[in-house]
Amino acid sequence: MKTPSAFRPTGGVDQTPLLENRALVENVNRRMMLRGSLSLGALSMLTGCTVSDNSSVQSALQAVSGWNDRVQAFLFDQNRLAPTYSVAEVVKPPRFNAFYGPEDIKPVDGARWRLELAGLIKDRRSLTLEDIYAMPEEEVIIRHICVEGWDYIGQWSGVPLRVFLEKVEADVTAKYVAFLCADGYWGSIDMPTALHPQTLLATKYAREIVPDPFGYPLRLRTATKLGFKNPKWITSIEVTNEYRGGYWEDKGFNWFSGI
Ligand SMILES: Nc1nc2c(c(=O)[nH]1)N[C@H]1C(S)=C(S)[C@@H](COP(=O)(O)O)O[C@H]1N2
Ligand SMILES: [Mo]
Repeated sequence: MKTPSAFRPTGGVDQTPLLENRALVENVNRRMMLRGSLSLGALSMLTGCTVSDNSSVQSALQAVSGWNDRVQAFLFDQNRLAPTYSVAEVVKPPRFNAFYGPEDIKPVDGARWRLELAGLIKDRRSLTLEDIYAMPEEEVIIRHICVEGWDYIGQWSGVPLRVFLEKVEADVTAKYVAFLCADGYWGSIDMPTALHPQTLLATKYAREIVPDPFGYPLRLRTATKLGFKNPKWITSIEVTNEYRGGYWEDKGFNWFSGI
């Protein structure tokens, strides 16, 4: 019998506890439209707990069954840092994913690229790549977890989103930061996550300019959210109190999807 992808081991982590809780996993997948793709990494990310053994899997799955975005946002701790890793653990190149295959990537021309700003931002002049490169840069080495059941450790640098929002005089008391992308993808995050110290507008991977497949020239990297909450090839940033959802969120994936 073919093993469904949800129950195949990933990232060297023993996924047996998920196998032993197949019915609960299927219930959560149904509720969250994860379509048979819940990994232990994603489950840990979705609950904010380290989920590894049988009993922690059970309590995490039960918690997931009864939550909502508002409660999760309330529980979010802006000062809690996600785990970081060493340079030696960084995977090169990173692992590609998008709602289409790598053959359909349409590279963005950095010279002609502009970042448009919208909504509750005082200085809404569009920005060039030079403007972005002139901003202060930080680096994080963090784990990227995709709901499909794979993960990798990546080294990202760029301007912290908090620093960026302060520079353009955004209203940081607004509810959401929303993103549009060159490939038609879109997404949005809650303001506390936007202001989290490990949330970057990344321009580099492993100290080199981010290659085309991974979002050149600008992509979001949040340490506290699942992979799909990290838009690549960003062309517009909006600060708003209106719920904007996202490409996967509008198909039923949980909007918060983080810790
Ligand atoms: N613009 C855009 N951003 C995107 C996506 C996409 O299809 N288009 N896919 C998301 C998903 S599901 C994942 S897992 C990550 C993959 O990022 P990576 O290719 O750097 O690993 O990008 C996210 N951001
Ligand atoms: Mo993903």
